[in-house]
Amino acid sequence: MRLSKMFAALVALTITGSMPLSAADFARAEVRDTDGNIVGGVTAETTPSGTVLLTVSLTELPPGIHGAHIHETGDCSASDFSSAGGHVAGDAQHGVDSAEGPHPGDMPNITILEAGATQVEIFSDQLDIDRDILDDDGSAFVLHAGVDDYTSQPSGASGDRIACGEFSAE
Ligand SMILES: [Cu+2]
Ligand SMILES: [Zn+2]
Repeated sequence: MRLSKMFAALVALTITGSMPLSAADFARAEVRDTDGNIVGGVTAETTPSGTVLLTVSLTELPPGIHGAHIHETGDCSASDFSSAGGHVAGDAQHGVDSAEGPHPGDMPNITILEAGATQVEIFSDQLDIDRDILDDDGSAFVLHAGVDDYTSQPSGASGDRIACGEFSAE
């Protein structure tokens, strides 16, 4: 009797342990520049197809072409945003121009127009919100000063980090 109870408890443990408590299908990040000003936001949502749709809205940033990535740690506290760590990398190399690339966290360069603003929508079949964006240490959207060359390791040589946003479920 005692043994079968233990067995039942073990089975229950195994079943709950193998299922995520709740599959997150939405995440949002408020983006700030290095002076702490809010300069936009990013949302990520899992669409019915499973593809993740990212929507990036930015304003009051320097016009030009900027590298953009999802970085592996949801921490924009360092003044240079180094606290956000490297890219969400999986087992891949950086960049679409790498044969072993791209990282799940790699995104196309984002062009900020003369008025300092942009809005872009991006599809990703590599990102998973639970695994990559809202995992234990979170993740962050990072915009860089320069262009991602899509090939330099480990991050595309896109220069300083000029804006950062920590993802959360709300
Ligand atoms: Cu980056
Ligand atoms: Zn990368």
